[in-house]
Amino acid sequence: MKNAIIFGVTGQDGSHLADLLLEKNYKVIGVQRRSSNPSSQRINHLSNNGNFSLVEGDITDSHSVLNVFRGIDHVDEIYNLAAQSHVATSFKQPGLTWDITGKGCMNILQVMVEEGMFGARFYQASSSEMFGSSYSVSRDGVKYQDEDTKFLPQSPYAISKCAAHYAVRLFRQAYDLHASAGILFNHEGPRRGDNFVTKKITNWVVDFVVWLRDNLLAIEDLIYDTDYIYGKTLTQKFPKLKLGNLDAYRDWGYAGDYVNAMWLMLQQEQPDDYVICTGKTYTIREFLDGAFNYVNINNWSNFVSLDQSLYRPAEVEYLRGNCDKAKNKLGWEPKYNLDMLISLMIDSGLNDKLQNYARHI
Ligand code: NAP
Ligand code: G4F
Repeated sequence: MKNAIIFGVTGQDGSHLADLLLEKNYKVIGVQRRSSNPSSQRINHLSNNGNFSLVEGDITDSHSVLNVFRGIDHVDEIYNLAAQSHVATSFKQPGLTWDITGKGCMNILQVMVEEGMFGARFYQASSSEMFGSSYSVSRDGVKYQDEDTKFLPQSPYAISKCAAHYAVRLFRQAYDLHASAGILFNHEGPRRGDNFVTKKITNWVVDFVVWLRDNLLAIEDLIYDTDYIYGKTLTQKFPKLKLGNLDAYRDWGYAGDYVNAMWLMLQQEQPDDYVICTGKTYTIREFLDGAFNYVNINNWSNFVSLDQSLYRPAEVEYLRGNCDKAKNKLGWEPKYNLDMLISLMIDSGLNDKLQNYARHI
């Protein structure tokens, strides 16, 4: 039986990766940082699985990383998914973001070397944010990013990810570590954190549909001001969806697909870096079109208000990946397109709400 350690197991990807590895009959040790309240909601379903366990640890503290490794007999695979992963937050907390997202990766690599863990394989969660404002152009004029596109990071988060990415390359060359980096484009799903744009939109749509139903309202009944939507009685009041820049392009895939690519990278004889993406790109406006259309609302303009405080000091305007290398070498392909992703997120949100209703009847 193989052993794997997941740093960042309580996050969106960590929870999907734990599911995948347990299905593959791994023993999985998840590293969870101390918090005053439980952070286990995404992995609660694994609490009775005998092959899954949690240890406390924090990647900003190399002693803590050392303790995690020394507490385990044998490790085959180490996945570093831990990060301060919110780009807007990184402008407000650049030092913390650096310590976790940049230095944290270096801490793990350095402890691996000092402990002589050369038999273990390492995965680093690199990001398409590292490309920032950079892109390549194909012969037919299409802008894209792949493994050869240069990095021009646009946020403290992206700078930290670049540092970690270069650390992986260095440790691979200098110490012959089997260390790979997946340059993953945005990936989403029902387990996505609430303050990322896709989840913020789909959560709002779910809550709005439930509010209409509870108040027996139709779209024709509604009245609008700058911040709120009102029903016929005016006491029925719902806040508009506040968003920032709607014109950025993102290449959005499904997180459940992407963790399989992480695992495939560590099954290769040679470590390497791979772009993982769908190859399609859409603006936030187009995501809004898809999400509102899914619940039969064909114009979202009355429901959304722009909030200047949600614009970032610098933006990544255009992301569209090319994952030919992953397709050819790993045999990996995305299974979800944008429509499937939107329906998955909204249906899951509605199911959760209905189950909550049922519990209270
Ligand atoms: P996420 O949901 O924000 O999860 C981040 C995880 O890191 C959480 O488990 C968090 O723990 C943990 N963590 C934070 N600080 C830590 C520390 N000091 N020590 C130990 N653990 C710590 O992120 P995600 O969407 O799953 O993404 C996984 C990784 O892929 C991240 O590194 C992210 O930057 C990268 N990435 C994500 C995407 C994407 O679109 N999702 C794309 C490219 C790259 P708590 O639960 O306690 O907060
Ligand atoms: O959903 P987002 O916050 O994701 P972002 O910044 O692309 O970062 C995500 O993907 C990266 C991979 O490319 C990961 F490395 C990173 O960890 C994270 O998972 O924002 C997407 C876009 C941005 O252009 C942002 O300006 O949506 C725009 N946006 C507009 N209104 C908003 C909002 N983003 C958020 N979070 N909240 C808004 O209200």
